[in-house]
Amino acid sequence: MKPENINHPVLNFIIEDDITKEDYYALVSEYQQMILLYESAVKQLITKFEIFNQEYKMRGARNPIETVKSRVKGPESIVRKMKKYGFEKSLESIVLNLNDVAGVRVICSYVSDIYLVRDMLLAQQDVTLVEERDYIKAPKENGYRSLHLIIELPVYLTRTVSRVKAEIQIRTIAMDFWASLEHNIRYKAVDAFPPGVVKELRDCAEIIAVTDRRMEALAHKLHQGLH
Ligand code: 0O2
Repeated sequence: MKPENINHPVLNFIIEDDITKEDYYALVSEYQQMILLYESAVKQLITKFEIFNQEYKMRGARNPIETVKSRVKGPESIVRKMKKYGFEKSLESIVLNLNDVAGVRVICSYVSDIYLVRDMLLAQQDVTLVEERDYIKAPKENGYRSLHLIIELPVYLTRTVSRVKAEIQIRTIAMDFWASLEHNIRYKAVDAFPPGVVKELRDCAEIIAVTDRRMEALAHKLHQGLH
C-alpha cells in the first residue's frame, strides 16, 4: 500500500514507504490495541475518582471532587504533538514520548482539596508517580494554575498486562474557569498573544487565585469543615 492511500492520521504519519497489506493490518491492530489500553486506563481512573466520591458520600462528608472530565487524545492531536517535538515516527515512540494520550481532569472546590485528591490517588498501590508539575506553586507566565501528575497504572487485558501512562490535571473550579476561557481566547487568536494580553491574563488569574484563597478561608471560618 502507498502512504498516500492511507487516510488514518497516525498511520499515515508513521508509514513513510510502500507497505504490504499484511504489515498494514498488523499496524492497524497494534494501533487499536494501544488506544484500547489508553481508554482502559482512563476508565480505571474515572472509577477510582467515583469510588472516592462514594466513600465521602457514605461518610456524610463534603466531597472534595466537583467534576471529573476525561479524554483520549485524538489522532490529529497525537500527530501534531509528535511533529512539534520531532519524535521518531512509530507507535512505540508515541507510547514512550507522549505522556498525555490518556488524560483525566479533576475539578475540586478548594485548593487544599487538590492536594488531598493527589495524596489519595498516589496512596493507591497500583498507581506510580512518574512526574509532578505544580503550576499552583509556580504558575505559568500567563497565570495558568493546575497540578499536573503523570502517573502509570497497570491495565489488564485477557492475555497481557501493560503499564499505561496518563496525565491527571487537578485544579479548582476557579482555575478551570480561567483555563477554559484562556483556551477559548487562544484558540480564536490568529497570532501569538502580544505581551499586554499575557499580562492581562496573568492579572485575571491572580484575581481568581486571591478569590480561591478567600473562599477557602471563608469556608474554614464558617466551620463547614473542609474534609
Ligand atoms: P489538551 O487539548 O488539553 O490536551 P505540551 O504537552 O508539550 O504542550 P508540556 O510542558 O509537556 O506541554 O505539558 P504541560 O504544559 O505541563 O501541560 C500540557 C497541558 O496542560 C495542555 O494540554 C493543557 O491541557 C494544559 N495547559 C498547560 N498550559 C496551559 C495554558 O497556559 N492554558 C490552558 N488553558 N491550558 C494549559 P494540551 O496538549 O495543550 O491540550
